[in-house]
Amino acid sequence: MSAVPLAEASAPVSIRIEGEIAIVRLERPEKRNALNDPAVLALEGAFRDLPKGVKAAVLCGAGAHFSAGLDLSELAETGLSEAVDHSRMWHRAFEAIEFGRVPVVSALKGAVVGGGLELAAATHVRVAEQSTFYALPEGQRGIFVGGGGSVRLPRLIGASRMMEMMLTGRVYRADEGCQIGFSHYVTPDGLGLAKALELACKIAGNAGRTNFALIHALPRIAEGDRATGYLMEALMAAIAQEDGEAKSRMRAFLEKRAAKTTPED
Ligand code: 1HE
Repeated sequence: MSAVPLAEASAPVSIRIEGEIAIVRLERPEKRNALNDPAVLALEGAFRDLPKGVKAAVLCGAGAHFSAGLDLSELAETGLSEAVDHSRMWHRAFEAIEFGRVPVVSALKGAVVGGGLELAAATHVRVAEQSTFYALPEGQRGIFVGGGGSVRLPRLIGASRMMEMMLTGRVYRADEGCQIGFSHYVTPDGLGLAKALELACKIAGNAGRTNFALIHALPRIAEGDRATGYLMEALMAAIAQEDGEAKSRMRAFLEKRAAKTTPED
């Protein structure tokens, strides 16, 4: 597979294409991938403008940490309306990830804290290396989450747990984080990116309409009322099923040409 670097070495975010997978990497290891404005805007641009053939993406960080969150050196003397604009910019960028064109798998390690955890929560599948730790130090820094954390994190771990984390400054380690819903997988250190790539390849192999339904319809159905959910599910199911791709996949199973669903898969 060929890797095509699309960004300058000095850019806060790089994007590399490997076949159908885009690998988007935070490139500020010397600052523990703290997210300054250029990094947040670069993330938004990267996910909005993914090349056409890309079917899944992996989000990772250079160095030993995924992200130390908001670049605290940027938290200068901003007024009330600039602070609102700043948070809205993060919302836009992370929505470009969560409700973008393709599913995103994040490869987590080291610090996944503050805005870094908010960023991870915007991805669809999360793989954590054993070194990963999660925290929301906003409570200790005298601020509040601003990157969509109060919307996304309660959906992962519950509002009560998030409240306790922020009130007490609690830090969760990788295994505990997996149990409560921060990650879906834990790997030994050094193997997270390979696992994330393996999962992204599986995802890229799904029918495009199924992936669309999963990242765009399912979260809305889960958040909405039942009656609307049933209707949207029926419409989505019909749209997915009508695709030639679905028909050929079902035929492949009936003709014993497709893999069975077993625990080894
Ligand atoms: C930073 C940042 C940062 C590191 N902003 N510069 N986030 C936090 O409160 C977490 C703050 N960071 C830490 O607790 C630690 O840095 C880590 C546990 C992540 C890593 O520790 P370590 O020992 O590996 O690194 P370090 O020596 O603390 O940091 C290395 C450099 O990165 C150092 O800069 P240098 O110029 O002195 O080398 C640090 O200042 C810099 N650095 N983290 C700026 N966050 C939308 S609202 C979101 C709100 C939040 O995210 S609040 C939570 C912010």
